[in-house]
Amino acid sequence: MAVYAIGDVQGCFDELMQLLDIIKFDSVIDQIWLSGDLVNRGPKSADVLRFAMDMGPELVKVVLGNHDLHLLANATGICNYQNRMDTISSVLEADDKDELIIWLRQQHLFHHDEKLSFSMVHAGVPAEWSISECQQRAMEVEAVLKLDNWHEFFLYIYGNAPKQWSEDLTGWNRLLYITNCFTRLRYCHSDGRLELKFKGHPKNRPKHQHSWFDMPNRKSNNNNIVFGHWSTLGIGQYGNTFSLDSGAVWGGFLTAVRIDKRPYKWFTIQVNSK
Ligand SMILES: [Mn+2]
Repeated sequence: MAVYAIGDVQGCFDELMQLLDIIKFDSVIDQIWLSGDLVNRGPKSADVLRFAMDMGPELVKVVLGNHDLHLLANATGICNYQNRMDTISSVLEADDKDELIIWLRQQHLFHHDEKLSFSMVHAGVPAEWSISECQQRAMEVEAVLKLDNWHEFFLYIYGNAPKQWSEDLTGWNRLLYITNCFTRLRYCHSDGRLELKFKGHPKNRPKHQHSWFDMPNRKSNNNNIVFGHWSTLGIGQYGNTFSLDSGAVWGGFLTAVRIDKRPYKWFTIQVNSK
């Protein structure tokens, strides 16, 4: 059995299939982890969702990214802002839209495999949370996405504040902080406040800001974590964290890393940039 973590697919279904060919993915015994942003920008978002849904939760582990939440927001009908580069209509206009959206709402924001000793998140985790705290915080948001009135979530979870974690945060503010960490985070200030604006490479980072994985005293520092979301960082291992977003939709690459066996082996495939 092999376990592969794959970076942001963003609707690049054909390349995902080619990558599975390259790694000789065996759908009987292997497992793949998709680090979020399964949809948008690329041409075949609906096919990516159908693939993950049809494979089932034992074979494909998924965490939600900001683009996946953007799709859910648009599916509610109460949020109707689409960027001109959005390609989520392939899902919104699909005959099986309802099925795909219901499936997407059941997915996690954080995944942890105790036996492998690996976790997965789309963006990042704040320094204050241990792995088990990440799991608990993620479940708070996951529970709301499963409610009958799940659409309400999308009325409240936009904005860059609160920036600082406190166990006293409650209500939508608490869910917004958690969602921002797991789906948008790249940098934190030295004092732990989230910085959600700068998206560039760490070598150009503003003073007193750190990559989330470089935060001093990060409680999850000794744990293996794979993440996506950060195409300007590029792929690579940083301490015990593994960056997987190689900018598939920007004419870059789609990347997989095998995480069940050392040395960790990386696989990339060039994406057809049209
Ligand atoms: Mn993202």
